[in-house]
Amino acid sequence: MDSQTLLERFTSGDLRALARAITWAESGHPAGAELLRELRGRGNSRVVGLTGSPGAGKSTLTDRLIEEARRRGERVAVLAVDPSSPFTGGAILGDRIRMMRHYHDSGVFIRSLASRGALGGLAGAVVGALALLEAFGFERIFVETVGVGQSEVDIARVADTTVLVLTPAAGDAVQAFKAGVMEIADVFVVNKFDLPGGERVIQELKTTLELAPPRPGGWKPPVLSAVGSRGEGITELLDAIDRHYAHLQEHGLLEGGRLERARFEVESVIQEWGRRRTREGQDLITQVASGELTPEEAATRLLSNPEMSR
Ligand SMILES: Nc1nc2c(ncn2[C@@H]2O[C@H](COP(=O)(O)OP(=O)(O)OP(=O)(O)O)[C@@H](O)[C@H]2O)c(=O)[nH]1
Ligand SMILES: [Mg+2]
Repeated sequence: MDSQTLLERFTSGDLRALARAITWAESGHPAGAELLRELRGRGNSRVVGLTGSPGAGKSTLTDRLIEEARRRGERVAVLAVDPSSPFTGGAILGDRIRMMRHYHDSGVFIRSLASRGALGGLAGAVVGALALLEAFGFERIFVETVGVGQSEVDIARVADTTVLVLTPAAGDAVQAFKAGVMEIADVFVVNKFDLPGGERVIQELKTTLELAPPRPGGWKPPVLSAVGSRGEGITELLDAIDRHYAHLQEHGLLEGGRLERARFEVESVIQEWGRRRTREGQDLITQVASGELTPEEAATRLLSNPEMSR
């Protein structure tokens, strides 16, 4: 299929065309880039990032949030991002099964991304897919990503609202401080509240947040509880997410967020070019190792060599 045909099917609302478009964008297919050029900037979705340690319950909560958002009449897309594996790994398979019950609902689109093949790496693939989902007309997009250390996909930079999913497990809140996710989350939710210790984690979080520097527009991140497996706390969670979005609107902060996403996208492309060229420039790397060249000299040569692929 050529990109013109795909564009026509895409704009007529064909879900298979959307799936194909994301695959093209993900793999760095030239037609994908063409399509993105055409479609970027269309639509207007509320992008919600869910992050948290492995097994915290992100997929379970997302599944319930889909249900709630559908009840509110929104069309919903989900991107499950797996930075830990270059292949479609076990975790994503689990997500698929967890959210399977929505597959027959044409108002729900679920997609996993794990490819590193795209021009901007995985991060670039995510932002590209977001642009396509927005242009397709979804009112709500959930992006699930494991928050392990310095995640390749910096979810807070692409989402309007970032939700940090924690559990009552000892040390979970402490881990969050260390990883620096405390500062970037707009909404906190302690999932698995059926397990002991939840109340203590909530208190810890609240105390720490009181000492944190003020947020743009004076936003006070709420700390909620949920039992994802039973669907408890979901209405409150989606309400809190929407309150944050309303806050962004009221304080004129949405525009800045979109600029940040674009900046992140450009940075991702530059990083990916850097990675590729570094792999191709083995001679120069060897010279850096032996002290013949400084890293700056090698980098300058790598970046200015027109022979290399982008
Ligand atoms: N007790 C309890 N278990 C839960 C709750 N929510 C989810 N779980 C369970 O926790 C496990 C992990 O849930 P997931 O939703 O897959 O967690 P995740 O954060 O998406 O995991 P990864 O994507 O692998 O990082 C599953 O076995 C869920 O059934 C909860 O509220 N209480
Ligand atoms: Mg998951």
